[in-house]
Amino acid sequence: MEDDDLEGEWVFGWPGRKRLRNFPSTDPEGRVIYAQSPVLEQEGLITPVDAFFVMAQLQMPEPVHPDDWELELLGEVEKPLTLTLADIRRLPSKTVRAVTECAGNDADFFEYLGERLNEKPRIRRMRNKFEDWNALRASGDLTVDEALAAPRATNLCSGGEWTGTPLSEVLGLAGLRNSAVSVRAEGWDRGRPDPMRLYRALGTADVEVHDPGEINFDKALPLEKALHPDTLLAWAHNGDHLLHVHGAPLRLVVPGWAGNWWVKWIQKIEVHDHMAECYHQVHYFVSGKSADDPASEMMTALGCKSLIIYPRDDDSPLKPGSHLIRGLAWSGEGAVTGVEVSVDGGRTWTAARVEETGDRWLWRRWSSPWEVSEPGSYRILARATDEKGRVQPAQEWNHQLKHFDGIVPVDVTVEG
Ligand SMILES: Nc1nc2c(c(=O)[nH]1)N[C@H]1C(S)=C(S)[C@@H](COP(=O)(O)O)O[C@H]1N2
Ligand SMILES: [Mo]
Repeated sequence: MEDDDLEGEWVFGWPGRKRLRNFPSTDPEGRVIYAQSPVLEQEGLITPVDAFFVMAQLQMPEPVHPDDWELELLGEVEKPLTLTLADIRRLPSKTVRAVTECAGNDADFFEYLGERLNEKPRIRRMRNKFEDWNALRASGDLTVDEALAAPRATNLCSGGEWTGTPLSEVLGLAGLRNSAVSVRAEGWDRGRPDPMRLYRALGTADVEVHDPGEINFDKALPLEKALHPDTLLAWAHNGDHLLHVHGAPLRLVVPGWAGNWWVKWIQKIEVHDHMAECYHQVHYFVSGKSADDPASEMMTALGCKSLIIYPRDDDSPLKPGSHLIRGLAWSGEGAVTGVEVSVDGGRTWTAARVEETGDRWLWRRWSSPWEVSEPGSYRILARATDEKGRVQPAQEWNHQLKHFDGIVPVDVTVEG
């Protein structure tokens, strides 16, 4: 074990073990612009803030002190408002525990399962140092070919506890007009979308890219999701103040829907009488079989997904005997109701034990004891089901490789 893997003291640490930390990439000034989460090392359900993933589409904006911050609320409302954080905190509050997953998490697994990628993508572990596109990009200029060849990200998924006020409370204060159709939240981060991101999602630079010019990051929630009692404007994360990288002083929490709906650094909420045409909604996080598929639609809820935490391919060779196959499972439509495990490549399946939960938006831990005496190769699979009757995989392949929830085999050998 490398020295820097040791926590090194007994009181707040545990010699020989490392506390959970994310894998950050920084800009030339040393500011965190992106970080992956050590999902394979996660023990409980809530990812510590220091281990949470970080994603920003345009740039990491300058922080604004909460005392200097105001929220503008306008559009199809009876009474446009300007609110301070104190005004918002006086409203009824709520705490919701939920998984946040970036839409692009695990995209390369689509390619692997579709046999367009020979090497199986790896989910990063704390003990492995390996690079992805963001780390490479932070370290210097990349050519288009280098960027396209770099692996796409995994580990963009974390579980959190969010405290804030339901968005519906703030909308209620302003009074929604009957004409209201969508609620657009706008961050103060601004930039011109990097075409490289789209090239990477599509696996080619040979496409026409819609260039919106300089924009603020924004998303327009359909009214029904905006008014859902668990959709929050949050100022606290895991029992502490929200950090700047996670959108302080106020961000959206949109349980079940992909990370990009969880708008950070909110400065404006605008109620529209139509579905506002936000760039990332209309051009970026969209389904469809090709860039010009007329059936493309905005993507919303995550799939139904299980992740095998133990064993992984690189735990091979395993010793014969008892093993506990274990992992996490989550669904964007609500609670996971079951997980099945196969140790013979999908010929037979056994129901795993799934931990009880009171949190329908959070992942659930599951496990399945495995007695193995025969040396050889084993292919382990897991598949989750949810309360809406969905069975993993619930998401269709799409040309941008978003919302991956396929069944990824783990291949291990048992030694003689
Ligand atoms: N204002 C703003 N909000 C944003 C983004 C952004 O670029 N700007 N990125 C989104 C994306 S793509 C994801 S996956 C989540 C990540 O949230 P986190 O960094 O707190 O983990 O934030 C979302 N909210
Ligand atoms: Mo994302």
